[in-house]
Amino acid sequence: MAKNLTEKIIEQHLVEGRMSAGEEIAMHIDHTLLQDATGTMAMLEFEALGIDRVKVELAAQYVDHNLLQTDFKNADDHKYLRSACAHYGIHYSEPGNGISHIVHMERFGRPGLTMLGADSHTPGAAAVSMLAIGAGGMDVALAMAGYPYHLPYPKVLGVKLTGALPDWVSAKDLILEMLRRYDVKGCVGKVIEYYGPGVKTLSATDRMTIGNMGTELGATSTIFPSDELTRQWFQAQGRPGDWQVLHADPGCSYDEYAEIDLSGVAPLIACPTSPGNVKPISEVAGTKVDQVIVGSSVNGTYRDLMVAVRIVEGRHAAPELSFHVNPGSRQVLENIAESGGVMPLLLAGARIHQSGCLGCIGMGQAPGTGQVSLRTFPRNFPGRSGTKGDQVYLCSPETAAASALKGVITDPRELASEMDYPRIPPLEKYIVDTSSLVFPTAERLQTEVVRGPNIKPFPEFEPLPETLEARVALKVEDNVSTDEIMPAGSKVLPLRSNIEAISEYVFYQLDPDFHRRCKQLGQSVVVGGDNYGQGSSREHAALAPRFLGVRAKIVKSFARIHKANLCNFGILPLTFKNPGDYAAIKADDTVLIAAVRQQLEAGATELAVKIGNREIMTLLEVSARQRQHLLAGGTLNFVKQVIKK
Ligand code: MIC
Repeated sequence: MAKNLTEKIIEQHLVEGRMSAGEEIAMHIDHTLLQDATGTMAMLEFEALGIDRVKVELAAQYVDHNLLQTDFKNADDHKYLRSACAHYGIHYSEPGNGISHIVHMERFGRPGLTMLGADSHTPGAAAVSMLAIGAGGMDVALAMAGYPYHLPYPKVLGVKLTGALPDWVSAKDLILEMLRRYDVKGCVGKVIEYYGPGVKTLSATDRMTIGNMGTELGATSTIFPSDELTRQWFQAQGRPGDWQVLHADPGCSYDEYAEIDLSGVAPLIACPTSPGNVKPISEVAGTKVDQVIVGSSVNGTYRDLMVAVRIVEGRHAAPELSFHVNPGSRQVLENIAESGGVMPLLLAGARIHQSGCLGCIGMGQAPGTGQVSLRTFPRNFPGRSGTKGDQVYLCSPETAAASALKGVITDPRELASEMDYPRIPPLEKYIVDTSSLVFPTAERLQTEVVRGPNIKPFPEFEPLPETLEARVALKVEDNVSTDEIMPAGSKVLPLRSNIEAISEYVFYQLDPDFHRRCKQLGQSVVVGGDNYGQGSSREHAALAPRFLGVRAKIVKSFARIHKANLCNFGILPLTFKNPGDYAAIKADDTVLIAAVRQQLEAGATELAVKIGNREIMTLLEVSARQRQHLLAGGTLNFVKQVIKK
């Protein structure tokens, strides 16, 4: 039977389960990706498994998030990661070498492989036709230890592309067009597979932009065929032998279909405070802008920076506007420099930063009070920039550069009267720099692992109690992101390897008292709306609440990665059977789930929850494996029990 590309790759990697939408499958993982903000905890979890070296074809650890060194903590974590990588046989990418997704596509990615990354934007590897999936650190730690990855078998949304993008419109506008159509949860449970004649007009780095931000649609992953343009990418990166052709079988089918005529895509912008709040630029054009940032994982490639270079060349950013450039990798910056791109940026007033995630994760670059920030980033959830009440807009490098010049949100097509559109073809040969990568060797396996004082051991968690009696510690609305559950930013990120300390920031923006109340309550429950836990893969959004005694979350629906993380740390992920019951629960209510342990053991998929003297029904939609983990009080407890046996 003719198969689409997603089916082909999954079939080749299938270890357990049936390829039928929604059923849990287990998939062999070829590459794993860690970044430092999730990677320190994931590495501690890997160490807790007691394995002497990684068991995947290639494991990589990037230091790209926690780059500011305001005290010893981040620098200690970098040292820990460097030494642990050497000790366990993992590739280590030094601070300043670049953002995981971009460096991985430059140096390691290969068509047809699977990758599991402790970062939600891992699907950017669609650029080189990998089936790459974002997950919590615990799942990645298990993959590094050689365990397959479990996930619900996805539906495949086939998006047929025709035509070619017009001048002044680029890949970011295409993914914003997808967000305009599907919003932030329209692709939950799906892999987005692009096909059709328009694909061959999109370069490998364009495909990275589209795959990376497919995450904002809630998608499990994104995939593109591996074709002549992919071959050119591998050739230009000095890795021609790593390329292979890969495509869907002719006549294959998809679970769902969509079609986009690229020639009809216009410049779009995601307005505060959701990547799904997409509007045509005309609706906000003229808004005064205080800060413009070009770069990040989604738009930090050679093409994206170079198009900005050519637009601002010979001019200066508008007075009082703060213009930043965050290169995606050191290699990108070197190639920009080699192409003569650095001087025009400097002369335009750009603040050129080291390559890394930086302001995208609130690690610096926070806008001032009431200021408008225009960024080529993937997300703009409330407060993520580090500034409460922030006004962050997401756009293409073309729109960002045009707006930097004019000082107001500007449709880049307005520049057509002043200049030709600077089309930036991929280079035939990129400068390749591996000097900031540390490759594992047999000798390095002897390296001693160094732990700083802020690196605390993984907390001990109790198994699920016989009966769960708890209080509702907080009730929140729809689309609450992990940025709101467990904020990032320069103050909180250094605490990622110290769960007790980071737990004080859970729901900090919504309710600074949350952690204190949880401690008083002992056991608690959080109630939420639809798409609860959207956004990042950060397992700390489950781990830290669990540390505070949160034992269940009752919501209308969950985002994929967050739900998996809840199971990994023993928090019951319950959904209202009747969404109308959301209105009937209030903060502070007492919640009782009688004989919860027994019910889970018996395989119950519906749990009655008593709220005061009323009863509502909730659904527990988890696999048999997740049920075991929940009973054990978390995945680590369960796996340790199995290893002991
Ligand atoms: C993000 O963009 O939100 C992050 C920071 O990259 C996260 C990971 C994290 O919180 O460390 C992600 O996307 O998974």
